[in-house]
Amino acid sequence: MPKGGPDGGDGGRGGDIVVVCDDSLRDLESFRRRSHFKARRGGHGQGSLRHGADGETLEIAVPPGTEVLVERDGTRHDLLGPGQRALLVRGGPGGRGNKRFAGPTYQAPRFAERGLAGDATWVTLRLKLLADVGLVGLPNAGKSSLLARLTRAHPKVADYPFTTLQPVLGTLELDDRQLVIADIPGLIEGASSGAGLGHDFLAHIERTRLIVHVLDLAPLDGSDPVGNHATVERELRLHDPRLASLPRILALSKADLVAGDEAARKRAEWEQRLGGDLPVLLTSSVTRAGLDRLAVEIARRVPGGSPVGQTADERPADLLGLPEHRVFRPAAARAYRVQRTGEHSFSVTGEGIDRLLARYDLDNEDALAHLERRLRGIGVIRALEAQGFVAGDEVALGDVEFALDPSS
Ligand SMILES: Nc1nc2c(ncn2[C@@H]2O[C@H](COP(=O)(O)OP(=O)(O)OP(=O)(O)O)[C@@H](O)[C@H]2O)c(=O)[nH]1
Ligand SMILES: [Mg+2]
Repeated sequence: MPKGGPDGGDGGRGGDIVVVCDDSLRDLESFRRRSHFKARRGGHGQGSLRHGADGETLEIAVPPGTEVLVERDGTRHDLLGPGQRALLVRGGPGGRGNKRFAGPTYQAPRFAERGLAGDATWVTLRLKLLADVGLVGLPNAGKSSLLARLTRAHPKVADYPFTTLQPVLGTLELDDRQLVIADIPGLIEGASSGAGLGHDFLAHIERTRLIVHVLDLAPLDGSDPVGNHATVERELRLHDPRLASLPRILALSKADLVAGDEAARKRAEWEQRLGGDLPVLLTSSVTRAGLDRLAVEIARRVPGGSPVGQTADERPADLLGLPEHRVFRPAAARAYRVQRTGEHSFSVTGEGIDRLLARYDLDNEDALAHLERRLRGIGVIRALEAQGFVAGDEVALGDVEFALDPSS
């Protein structure tokens, strides 16, 4: 300001980017649609010492169980509990206004700092998923068909038992949250003591909070649904008493194969048999009948929160080993490196130097003088002299040639 002295305010910081653990999410699908994120820049400083506003922090939501690898600095974060956050990159610092450079010897600085670009990095997200809901039933009951209808998963479906050999997970999309449904191989009598395939996979439903028992109303082998139901329930109980106490839904599957009034009558029978407070639904993966109801009942019966976000002893072993939100940070790279490049020439390189150069307008005399003082301050001149630098030698800072005078 004429006669008033320097009055330029500082620029604001650019926004940081963080990942935040969000309990309503269960998959990383949203990153298929969008995988490039940029935080907002900080506001410009203005006259009358007005500072620019800081850029807002950009939050990226990820589901519980997400492992975050930050390429830039090699850090790893495990986001397990809702609300947990990890910083990916910082916004660039704002430049300081000219007021900051005024001092007794230097009363009217005619330059200001530039703000710096923020950090950029690639991030790898890896999800260790746990199921909220388990589908259980005899082989061929129609479990995989249900999973394929309720979610976007594509499990193999076929008209013979033991089609499913490995558990398959799918995500049920609800209005306000996502839930993971696990389809496991069919259970048979003796599964709890190792018969068939199901036993190996019962562990996958130990952590679920709801079991959907899928029961074929008219099995092709002519077996009795009442006996089939009892077989599966017994195996669950024998495997782990906790499974027996989990809330349940009974899905009477393949309802399209049974005449309407007969199906309704069977449903009423099952409701009565099971005591009334357990929901019994007729479902068909062919006509989609009853599937919306099933989704609603699932949503109603799975409490909020996530399977991983519970108390420590409810977390699965492979996640328990990981301390919450641990950060691995390799040693910071040295700020700069001085090298002799010829008899009378030297180079100074490094991230620290690049950042310093980016700050100033090198055509501005005042800014240049200030930069030289900064270089002296961080020991660059001393390091040059240690390598034999004398007045008149050339120095390349980053890509810029300088004539530095060590004596001044
Ligand atoms: N008509 C009719 N057929 C169905 C329905 N659901 C499944 N099926 C058929 O029943 C057979 C078994 O279905 P899956 O979904 O593979 O059964 P599963 O319980 O996953 O069987 P495993 O993986 O072997 O335990 C397939 O031939 C399906 O096409 C249904 O709602 N209606
Ligand atoms: Mg199957």
